[in-house]
Amino acid sequence: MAGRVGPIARIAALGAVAAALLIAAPAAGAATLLGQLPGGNSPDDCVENASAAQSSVAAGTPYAAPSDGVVTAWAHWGDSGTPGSGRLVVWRHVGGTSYTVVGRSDTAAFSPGSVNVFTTRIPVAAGDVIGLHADTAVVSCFFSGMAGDAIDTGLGNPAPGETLDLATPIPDRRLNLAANLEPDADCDGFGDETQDGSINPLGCDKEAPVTTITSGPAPKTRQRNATFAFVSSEPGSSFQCQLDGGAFVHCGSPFGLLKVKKGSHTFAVRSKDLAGNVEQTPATLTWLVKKKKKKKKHHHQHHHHHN
Ligand SMILES: [Ca+2]
Ligand SMILES: [Ca+2]
Ligand SMILES: [Ca+2]
Repeated sequence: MAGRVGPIARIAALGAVAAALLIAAPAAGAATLLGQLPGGNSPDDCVENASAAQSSVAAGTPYAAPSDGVVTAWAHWGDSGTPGSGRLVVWRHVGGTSYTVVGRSDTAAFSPGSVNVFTTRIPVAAGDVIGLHADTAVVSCFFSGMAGDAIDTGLGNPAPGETLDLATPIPDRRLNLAANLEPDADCDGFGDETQDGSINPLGCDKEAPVTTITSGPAPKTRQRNATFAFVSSEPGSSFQCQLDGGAFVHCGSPFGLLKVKKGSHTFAVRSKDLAGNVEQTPATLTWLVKKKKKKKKHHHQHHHHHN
């Protein structure tokens, strides 16, 4: 790995004091750099509890993820005075000035006059954009960019899944923020370069399997025992079976039920693929177990048999 520059080092290289961080550079790969640190620019402060998303950049490295992946590290230039504390927030723009939190880092205290680098693990989708939350009254949030740059800001500290209106725009500025986006070929939420100890060779599977019931009892029957056979659309899937809305239990095909009570019953079966995706709508079969015939009939059959 000699001569290669790791993703954290690449972030640090944007700041003014990169040299010290180069020493601890991990293995490099195809990580994408997001955002930008101010370098020689003097950053402006955010107010306490401000949240901000970079809504556009006129040129240069994007703040929005160009592809799906995992944000594995982030960096912030700590102002020389009181640098404060804050966190990385990854936003998904939902329209207008509304943004939903995809994920966020732990709160971090910034050291003055240096590039502050932190590790994190936030799975993101293409188009998600990095931003900041200022925990304290003084955090050097943004610096002068170019015409066409814009930041959307608001007050609040929303949790993942919550939406905040970042209704106050700040033009011609860039957030004092950079991040590493690593690929996640097996979609397990761990960045493939520095976090994933085992990259699934099957790749990314987000599709749930589909179960088909291939045989079962007749729609109306006097048989109180029932046997079901079923298949999954994906080889290697496991199954769970359910009778009449009870608990799902691990099962296999064929699956037998003994002494089912008379009346209408519903059998349901769902499958789970090797990547852990569970079918949301199970396959079902409804049938009616009719009352047994009287003993008289038995006698008759028995008698008949002997003739
Ligand atoms: Ca992975
Ligand atoms: Ca993996
Ligand atoms: Ca699948």
